[in-house]
Amino acid sequence: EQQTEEVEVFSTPSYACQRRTTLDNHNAVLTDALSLLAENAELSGEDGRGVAFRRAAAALKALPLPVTRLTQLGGVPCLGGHSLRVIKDVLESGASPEVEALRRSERFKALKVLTGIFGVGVKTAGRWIGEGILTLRQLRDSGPTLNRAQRAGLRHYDDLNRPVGRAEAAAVAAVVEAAAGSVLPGARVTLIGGFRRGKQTGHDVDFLITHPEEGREAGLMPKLVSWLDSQGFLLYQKTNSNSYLEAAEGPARPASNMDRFERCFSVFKLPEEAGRGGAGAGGEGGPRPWRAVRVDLVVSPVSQFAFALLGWTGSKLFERELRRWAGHEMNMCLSSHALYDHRQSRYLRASSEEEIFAHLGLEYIPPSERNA
Ligand code: DGT
Ligand code: MG
Repeated sequence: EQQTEEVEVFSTPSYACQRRTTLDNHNAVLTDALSLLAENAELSGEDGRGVAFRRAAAALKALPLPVTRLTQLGGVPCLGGHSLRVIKDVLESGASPEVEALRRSERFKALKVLTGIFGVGVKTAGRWIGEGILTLRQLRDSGPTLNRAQRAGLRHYDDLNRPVGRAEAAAVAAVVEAAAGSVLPGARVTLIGGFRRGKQTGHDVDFLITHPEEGREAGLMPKLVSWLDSQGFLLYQKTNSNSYLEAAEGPARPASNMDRFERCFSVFKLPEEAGRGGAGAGGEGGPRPWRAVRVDLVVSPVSQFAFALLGWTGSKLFERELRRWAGHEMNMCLSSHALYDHRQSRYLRASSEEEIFAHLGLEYIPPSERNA
């Protein structure tokens, strides 16, 4: 009888966009370990390895129960030798020596601290570490030249590394709606990113803005930004203009997934209302009347809205997998602007996310189940 003890063997489809991944993760210990390895690979410029660990973690996030034995993983895709070794260690002894060593590693800690500065990427952080700069104090003291984003990032480091809560996201939304309504009546503001997927906290707040009449959204971003600035809501902003042209772009050089909308990376000065501040609000100087919050704004023409909405809701891995599915399984090219069908040599239109999933031959997955 001991031998016939039931142990469920899991199986799940191989692309994250074929799976329903809610926020309720039954294998957080395992996925945290794999995510840390992914993060380390990304911070070391090894993106391929990073994706492999992200895929492995995502496959486990989709399982309906905690894994207790390696033998349950027979039908789970994306688990390479390295990931399996880590899973085995965690299942057998509660932790992976490799992951624990990484957590303690000075280089990893330094990479995290330095890339935790808004405006500092992997390359800059790596260069600084090479110069012996491992902490914020050393950075402030040794004073390499910082650009405008990095100066803002360093100045607001604590705030920007404190998770943004839903109430704060709602407060930012109210400001963005007021701004949009004032500079372009009828503009529609949609909360995207992690908050649209139901997350309780985020590292920033992301918004997609459009207008139901095609073309009316043109030139909106500069107006929006100057309204926000004039009202004292901006600590920092950098705006990129729209560079996407379907005809010029063409399928031969498909729009890289993102970045071609009018887009604004900003740091908001968000007034703190009593009772809204999260843990740590106020800091050393006692309660402060405001906190800094990272806010991303994207403007899309209504004709591309569904693609933008799908492309900016995330998770990042879910997006990556959607594009991989489109390319490898459908001979299509998906971006945040459009879907091109190479077999029919034409763009496929869509005015809702549901239509895009249908074009892709995928079952519709709502935002709350895209937490791969
Ligand atoms: P968070 O903010 O850490 O709680 O999590 P998310 O899922 O909101 O991630 P975030 O804010 O980095 O990005 C929101 C989504 O937007 C993300 O799932 C992928 C998508 N996205 C669109 N364009 C870009 C881009 O240019 N860069 C990045 N990193 N993501 C983009
Ligand atoms: Mg976000």
